[in-house]
Amino acid sequence: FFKEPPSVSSRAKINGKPVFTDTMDYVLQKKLRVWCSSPDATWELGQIQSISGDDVEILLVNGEVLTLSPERLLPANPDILDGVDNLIHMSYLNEPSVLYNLQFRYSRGLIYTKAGPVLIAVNPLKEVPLYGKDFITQYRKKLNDDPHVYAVADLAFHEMLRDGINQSIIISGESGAGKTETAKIAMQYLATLGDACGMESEVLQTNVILEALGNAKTSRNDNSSRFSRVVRRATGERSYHIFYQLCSGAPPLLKKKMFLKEANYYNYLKQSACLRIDGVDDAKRFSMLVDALDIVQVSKDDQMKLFSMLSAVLWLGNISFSVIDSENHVEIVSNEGLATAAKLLGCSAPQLVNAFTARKIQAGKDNIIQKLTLTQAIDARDALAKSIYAHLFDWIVEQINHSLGTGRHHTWRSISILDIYGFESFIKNGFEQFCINYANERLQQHFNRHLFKLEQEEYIEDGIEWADVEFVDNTDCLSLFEKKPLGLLSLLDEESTFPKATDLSFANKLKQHLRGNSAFRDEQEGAFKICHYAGEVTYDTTGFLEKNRDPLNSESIQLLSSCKCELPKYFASVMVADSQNKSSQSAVDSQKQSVVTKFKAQLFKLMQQLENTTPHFIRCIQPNSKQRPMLFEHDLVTHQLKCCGVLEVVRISRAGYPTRMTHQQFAERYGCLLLQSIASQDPLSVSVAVLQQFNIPPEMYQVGYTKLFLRTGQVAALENGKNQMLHGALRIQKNFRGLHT
Ligand code: AOV
Ligand code: MG
Repeated sequence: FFKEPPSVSSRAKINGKPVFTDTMDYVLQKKLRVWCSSPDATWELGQIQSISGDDVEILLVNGEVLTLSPERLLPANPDILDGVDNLIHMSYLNEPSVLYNLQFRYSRGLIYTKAGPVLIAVNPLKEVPLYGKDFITQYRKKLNDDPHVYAVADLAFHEMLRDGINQSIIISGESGAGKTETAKIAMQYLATLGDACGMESEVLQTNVILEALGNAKTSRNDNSSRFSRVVRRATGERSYHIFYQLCSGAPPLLKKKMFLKEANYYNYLKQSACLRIDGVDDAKRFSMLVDALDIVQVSKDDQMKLFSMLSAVLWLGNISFSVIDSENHVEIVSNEGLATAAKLLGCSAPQLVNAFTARKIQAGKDNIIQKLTLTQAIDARDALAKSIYAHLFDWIVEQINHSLGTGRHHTWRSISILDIYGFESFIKNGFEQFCINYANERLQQHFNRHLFKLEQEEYIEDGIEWADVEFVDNTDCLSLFEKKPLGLLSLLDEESTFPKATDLSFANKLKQHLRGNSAFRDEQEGAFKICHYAGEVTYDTTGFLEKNRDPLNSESIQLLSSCKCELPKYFASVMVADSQNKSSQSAVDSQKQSVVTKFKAQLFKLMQQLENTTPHFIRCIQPNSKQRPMLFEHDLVTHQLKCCGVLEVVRISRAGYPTRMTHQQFAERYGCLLLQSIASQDPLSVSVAVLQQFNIPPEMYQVGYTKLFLRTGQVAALENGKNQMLHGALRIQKNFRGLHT
């Protein structure tokens, strides 16, 4: 029953009119199960009762009888296929069938399903009994073949050993879909494999530390992987977990040393009117964080440095300014914030005042001191806080890597697990969503390249018969971002360098240059819309220029370098080294890099690293928008499946030949099994003779110019045959020896 019925209906459209093929004739003739589309774009399962003229009478599962025209129907799979663990096994591939299959499994706690080579993970939003030592053992010993993150990690591990190539596990999906949890599950499996070096618990504890510093509550996800939010965020969201953990969990002595107060004492924390997360005990999390730091062997001394910098960031936010003249120039209010921040950084209060109220500007050979306005002063203060936090994050990662000894073994092969912030579309979207969604767009391109483009190009290049499978290409959207000079990033950078520019003038500039671009849409004043692969998002340009400029002035860098404490000094030296590196590259680079330019460079570096690995893809799916377990919202799931092209992936894998070997490789591996010698010994002839000898049916392979392409399962059959023959040969040899000795 895994065979396709006559002519596949896989191209049938869901929202447009279905392409009427003879598959549907077959379904009608046999009065099989069908999906009936209702006016609200949902689907109901029914059984064909009778057909008269153009009307089909269908009995729905709920007992209702409908009369519909065949265009409103799609074939449903026989019930024996309900809940198949790989969508490629479905007889009829269409959206309602895929959705039904995922829901069927999900309602039984089977949250993982394969879509060809891709693992689909539907977020259970509650604990499920699928993890832990017993399960790990089952997958290690290959006793369990249900789709699972463990199986993906196991495959990556074995391919790494077999091919000597670095691997990557690339996890994608919308915000809150379960990427970070999935990444931890994969790490858990790999850490167990690596347990021989006694690193399991250390490696897993790094998650506790990285999440404390890198995750925060958003409206979508209480533990969201974040980008930047130290100084500002939307109402109802929190800053990074670690601030709240520190404020509520630090023991009295530490509190005193770090001059810590309650979280609601700090402007940076209290502004978004959200200090707690339901069901989360920040104080307890703090002690877990300290345990993790201990286990990973971050020294107590370094822990103190970490906490004092965090405290300094919080106190910087309490520094306030008062306007002193009609031009909006300011002076700092001499308060507790100023004094405490200075103490924690190891500098004097006047040094801080200097960095936030004036800047030196070079005019010809002279330096002019320019006073800062209120907005400039606030920006300078916030930029310093953000910069300290960003460098602190890098520093702690360095400490962890140092203590785990990574980097010592350059020649070792690796498995990278990629978990980033997922695609976001809120009611109000700003610079943060702009960067996050751009990164997701790049990742989607990588997914498309590997699963659609490269796959199909290889078939075509090797001259094998292949019907092209179409997929949604996001090249247009990516070029909208990256095009030079008239792309979103370039225009943002250009506008950021004009002193007189405003967020509004930036929005107008976009409209002026990008109108007419297929992925760009005009919006009301100050806003624009991008058609992303995962849906349309409207961005509000408020704050774009300031956030992109990253206005850390040279006074602030000087301030850090003159601090008595070790970390600020170290951060300043990193900043100076960075800018020197750049200036030696080119004159243009030596100008201060904007946030999006840095972001793009990091993204390109990441993609380059990923390109040098064999990818394994996991797609996380958010089952509903309410973060409630067991609730399956059809529209939401369908949308996510469409965005990532799940149907197309299945179509390609079904039509495809996942195993490929050059004729040479194939002949070397299996040529020895030929029972009869053949006239020509060239690799192609040997390969074909082997296939014939093992009775591999012609529809199971294709012979290309340079390679042999085999369908799923064929190599296993050949390997089996090989083992049997070799085993037989070994026995004969043994017997032979036995006779003579
Ligand atoms: P994300 O990484 O995809 O969002 P998370 O991995 O943080 O999403 O998952 C969100 C929440 O879903 C978690 O806090 C868990 O409560 C729950 N969850 C996810 N996967 C599982 C699982 N396998 N078992 C049990 N609960 C799970 V973002 O980082 O916001 O894009 O930026
Ligand atoms: Mg995450």
